[in-house]
Amino acid sequence: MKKYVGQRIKRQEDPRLITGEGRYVDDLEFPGTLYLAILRSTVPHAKLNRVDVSDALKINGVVDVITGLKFKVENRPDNFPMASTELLYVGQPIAAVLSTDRYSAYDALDSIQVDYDVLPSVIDPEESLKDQKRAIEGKSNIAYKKTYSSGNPEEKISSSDVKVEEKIEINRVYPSAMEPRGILSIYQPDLLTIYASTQSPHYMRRYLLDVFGSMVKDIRVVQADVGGAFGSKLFPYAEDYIAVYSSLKTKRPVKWIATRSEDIRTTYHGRGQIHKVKFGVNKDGSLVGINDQLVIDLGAASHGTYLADISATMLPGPYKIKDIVVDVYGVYTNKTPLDQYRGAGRPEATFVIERIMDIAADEIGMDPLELRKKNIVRETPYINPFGLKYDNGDYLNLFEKAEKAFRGLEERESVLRSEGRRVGAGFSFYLEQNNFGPWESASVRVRGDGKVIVIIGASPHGQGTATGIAQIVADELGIDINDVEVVWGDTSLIGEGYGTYGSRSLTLAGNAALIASRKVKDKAIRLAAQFMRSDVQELKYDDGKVINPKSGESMSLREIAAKSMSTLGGTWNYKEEPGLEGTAYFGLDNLTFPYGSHMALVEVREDGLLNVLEYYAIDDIGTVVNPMLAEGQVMGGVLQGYGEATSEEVIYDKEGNLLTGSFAEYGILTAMEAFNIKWEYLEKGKSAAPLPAKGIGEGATIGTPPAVVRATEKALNKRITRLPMRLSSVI
Ligand code: MCN
Repeated sequence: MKKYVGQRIKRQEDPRLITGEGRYVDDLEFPGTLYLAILRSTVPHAKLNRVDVSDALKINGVVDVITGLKFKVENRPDNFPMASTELLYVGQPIAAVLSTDRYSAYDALDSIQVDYDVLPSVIDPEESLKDQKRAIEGKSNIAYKKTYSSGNPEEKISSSDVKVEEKIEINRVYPSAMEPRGILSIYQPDLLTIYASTQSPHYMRRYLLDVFGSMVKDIRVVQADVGGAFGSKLFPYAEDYIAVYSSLKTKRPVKWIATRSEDIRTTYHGRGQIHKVKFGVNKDGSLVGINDQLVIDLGAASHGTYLADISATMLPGPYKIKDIVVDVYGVYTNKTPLDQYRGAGRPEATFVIERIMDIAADEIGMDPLELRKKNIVRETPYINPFGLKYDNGDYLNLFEKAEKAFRGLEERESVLRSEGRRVGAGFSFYLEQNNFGPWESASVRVRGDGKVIVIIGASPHGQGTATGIAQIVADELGIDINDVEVVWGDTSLIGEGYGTYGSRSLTLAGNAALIASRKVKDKAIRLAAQFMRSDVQELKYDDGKVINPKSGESMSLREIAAKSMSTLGGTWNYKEEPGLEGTAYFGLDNLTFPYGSHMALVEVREDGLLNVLEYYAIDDIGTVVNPMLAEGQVMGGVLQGYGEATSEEVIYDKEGNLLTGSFAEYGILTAMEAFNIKWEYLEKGKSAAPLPAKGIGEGATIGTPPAVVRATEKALNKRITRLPMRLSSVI
């Protein structure tokens, strides 16, 4: 009997957090801790000649100053984690001070002398592409070029009725977690214990052991409470390596906590793409070919091509486009390196394809929803031109439901416009890709008192996933949800796991927990057979009990647990081992593809700011385990997407100075700009998992920007192809 799945159950995580019992890294204190402060480059590009730390070492409290630290780390630049001969961006670590208190550590930074010769810097990614001035000495600016091609777009475009060319720009943004990054590394001989603000303790352990495996036997990583991450805390950063090295070197606990301005400078930025698109559309609305030249502003390091891969292969979105080419150039610039940020490649692809849909409709004078409908994929599974297999989904069904709501917004739009107000209604349809693998683990253990512990390899950090998984386990075992505790985030407790990213945790860890619960039920039947002197075949598990339908006899899970794990002593006389435990690993052989639609009714005020009059989103993610948690994800994601569309941008001047180095300049939204969001969901697009869910953690950051931009564009009657929309383009 399903009691919990599908219900708006309150988060089990919250009572601790809202009563101040949360423990973030900076709340943890260990005697003898040294505080780490990092001297950073203040220039975007320079030859580093000499770093003199002698004065800093004289400061009271300073124990050590580290310079020139260098390790080989997969996918990180040569000069990682500290600059030794060349400075590549503002914020890059140069030296690290270890001191007995935080204040003297920061004071000592001022006493370090750095001798450098400024080099020309490369800031504009399109300039970088020309490869005239070098962002990194001795290296081509083009870190990689990749072409993703299908069919013959050139021919299709040239024979189409209308050809369009546009440049679509997507801002660099800072993943603004409320809690900046931080780490505490505690030294003991043979074991380092690390408390970190991370999305994946297991990744952190693996990466750190790769580098420090010869200096310490083992590293245990414990995920402290995390105040948001949004993709940016997935892999260890330079400062994590520096902190761990420092604690191994000094044999003391070492703590590093980023200040906000350090965090803005050095937490890897997201997005940062320029698309030059050409496309062809016929008068009947069919979109016949796309040619996209994509420049990704990598900053001063390349972290691989996965952002290029996702952005390019997801570009066709939910539409039947067969002829398409995407040429991607990943270029170096003297800026903070780029990495994944909520949506990682899908928001960029969706913004481009949804802009193309609206612009194509405007060009041929067709209703943009009609044009989308004309091109939408109508049957799944569907193989897209780049070989992605879109799993089960009824896009048209959701589309038509969304369309009804949108026509309502349009009616209100025309009433308000007739009153002379600058109002527009915008629509987007998005297809997303999630559940990046390969698997996630879960162990379900019943204690002797019948209470259940679920240990998961995912490491939620604000999503509420533990509550969702408790719902699944409580239903499967037929027990009270208050008897289920979900734990996570400690590498010494959990053999292997991956973590929380790519909207994977509920589907992968949740299904692992479901399968593990089934193993527990099987075991409960075997134990009950022994206690009830029945054959296993005669018994079945139903609603928290093992029953013998013939005799009417039954034993609850709690009774079986108590009997098999009695603490009263005695000798071993079990035929079946006493424990009630199950472990499962779950993965999918194909990614999952949730989809949805976002709609905004926006008014442009006299002063150029926007008022969102109505906002409506509808998603299909298969089975929704907890609509309240999923809705929370949508609300946060809509506001994040709205910030990206309207105000957030990491801005460097022409010389490479960071102009948005604090929240005074960086346009993070506040509660003042928030608006009401209506959300609905469908459950037709089930995934192939036993509990057929898909993820919801990123969908709204993907669907929002194109809807808000379209609404604003209509309010102003002016084409907008740049994120964020600038005041100059809206006024
Ligand atoms: N859920 C559900 N039914 C489903 C799918 C999910 O009820 N079919 C619920 C889950 O129980 C969970 C939430 O929705 O509470 C999100 O689950 P899921 O989609 O599996 O996503 P993850 O737990 O893997 O979270 C990752 C995702 C990502 S990739 C980013 S980035 C992001 C996001 O979550 N970062 C966040 N949301 C965030 N929310 C907070 N508070 N902080 C972040 O850093």
